[in-house]
Amino acid sequence: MTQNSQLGAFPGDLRSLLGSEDHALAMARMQELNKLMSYYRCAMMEVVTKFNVLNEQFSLQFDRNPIAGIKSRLKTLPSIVEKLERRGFPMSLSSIEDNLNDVAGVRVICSFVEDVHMLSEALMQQDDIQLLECKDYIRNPKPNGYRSLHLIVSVPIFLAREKKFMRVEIQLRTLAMDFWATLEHQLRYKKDFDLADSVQRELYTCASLSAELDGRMDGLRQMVQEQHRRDGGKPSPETLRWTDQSHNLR
Ligand code: 0O2
Repeated sequence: MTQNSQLGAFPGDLRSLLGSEDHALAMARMQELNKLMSYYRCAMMEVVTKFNVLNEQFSLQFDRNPIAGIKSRLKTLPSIVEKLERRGFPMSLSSIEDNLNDVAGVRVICSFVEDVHMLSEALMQQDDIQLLECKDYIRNPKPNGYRSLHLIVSVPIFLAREKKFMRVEIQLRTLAMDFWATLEHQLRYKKDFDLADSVQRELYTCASLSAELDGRMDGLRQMVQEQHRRDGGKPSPETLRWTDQSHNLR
């Protein structure tokens, strides 16, 4: 087998990205691609750790967890190539870094709407992280009803000999927003037809109901907080139990 014909072993997506008929060059670019994806993975881990630390701190302060769950994902190669093509960007590794903001994605599912804002503010106060873009689909929902707070940030990763800044897309949303978005995505995903108007209207109604639910749950949170303050703000037995345990460890 000639070296050039070995390139045929790469899937089409990869070949268009590696962009060379020369085997050695393509292999070198392949290594660069692996390196780039591992940098994105590291940046994603940095962001996840930052949120875990905030969750830990806020759970001590407020006696409850503001974060219900964290998901992270790296964009797949076919979807990177598809996006570069669709947006008319050059098909190269540098183009990925220059033009795509969502290769590394972190989704933070919060308990209450207030937690979304509290966590995003706390994150942005950290001095090693830079906000590049903010789309607030909670204050301004998409026409279909989609709500979430999207942040594009640049975060440093510390390598053996250098510090490198990588972009990460962060989506913060409540459990109710996530419930709607997940089911809407399932209904819409890979359908090669537009959803009927009646379906879209019903989805929008469901989004409004989920927004109302968030508002009412936030009201309940405030009422409970108020009651807690009136009772003198004593920590729950759960908190005391944990404090005792950590004391025993010393
Ligand atoms: P996946 O598989 O989740 O990654 P850009 O991010 O620059 O390409 P856009 O569309 O301006 O372009 O970004 P935006 O509005 O910030 O949305 C990007 C991501 O938000 C989407 O990623 C979805 O994850 C989520 N999202 C946005 N709108 C909707 C919506 O109407 N319904 C649902 N369920 N999710 C939405 P991807 O790349 O589409 O998919």
